[in-house]
Amino acid sequence: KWKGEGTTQNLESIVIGRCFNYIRIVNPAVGEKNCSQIWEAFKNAFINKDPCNILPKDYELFINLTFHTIPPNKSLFWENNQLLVNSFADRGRRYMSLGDTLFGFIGDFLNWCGQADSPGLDYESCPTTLECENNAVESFWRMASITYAQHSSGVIQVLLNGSAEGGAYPQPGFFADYEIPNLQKGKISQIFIWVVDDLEGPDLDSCGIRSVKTLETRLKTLGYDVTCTDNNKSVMFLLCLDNPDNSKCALASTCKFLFINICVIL
Ligand code: ENP
Repeated sequence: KWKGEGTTQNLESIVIGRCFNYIRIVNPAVGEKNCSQIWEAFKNAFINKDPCNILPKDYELFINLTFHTIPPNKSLFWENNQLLVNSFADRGRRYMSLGDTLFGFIGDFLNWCGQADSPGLDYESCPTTLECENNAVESFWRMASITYAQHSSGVIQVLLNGSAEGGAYPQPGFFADYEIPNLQKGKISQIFIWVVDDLEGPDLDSCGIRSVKTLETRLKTLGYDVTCTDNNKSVMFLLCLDNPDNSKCALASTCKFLFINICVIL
């Protein structure tokens, strides 16, 4: 009856399994957590309720049970480049995006919703945000985003996609609406914005223009020390791993053999 995909099969096993995987293997530094209690809190946020009337605060207990600190200088906010962020963050080893925290890790790539008149999960379909914004998944990410932003500190990274059609800094968007307003000014020393274009994609947005300019102005007005860089080199290396022959992937060092317009690659 809804337009969105139904609940991911085996949701309970995935949530409990992800929880143990995270606390035992991915990031044991978070310490002991009660994974079955975490599943109960997750489920009770939306089960047996109108799937269009789930609020971020319904996940309060889930967040309390999964919460752990976010290491300073490791927060990585993003829009429209989830797979790139996943590889770049390297499950918290390089950066800790929301999907690398226990609370984000549990929900990543999953779908879920309940039904008002039944204790079961709806495996057939779930409401999309266009159908109703107070759905189980949207409210989960709102609560997770708010928590993540409130506990981010030190140097903050923001990785945006300069080829995104709706702009590198989409409004509305989680970063614009739930993360920026919840950053704690006193705990943040600097914000780096990285705008990276898809290797094959158009260059629609860059530092100092269009939506990125809007973002830079907003953050500066809020009093942050902001530095924006186009096509950050480390991120480019990662993109180039899969497309080494792309013209954007010629290593700069090979250009010391540059004569007028010819770059000799040895
Ligand atoms: P999209 O639309 O590119 O990607 C959504 C996918 O990323 C879904 O598979 C979703 O899991 C997963 N995901 C991981 N973290 C988030 C998240 N944090 N979030 C919504 N989905 C997330 O992402 P968005 O909508 O632009 O969100 C990006 C935001 O995440 C940025 O603000 C970034 O700073 C933040 P699922 O369960 O929906 O399948 C917040 C909202 O971390």
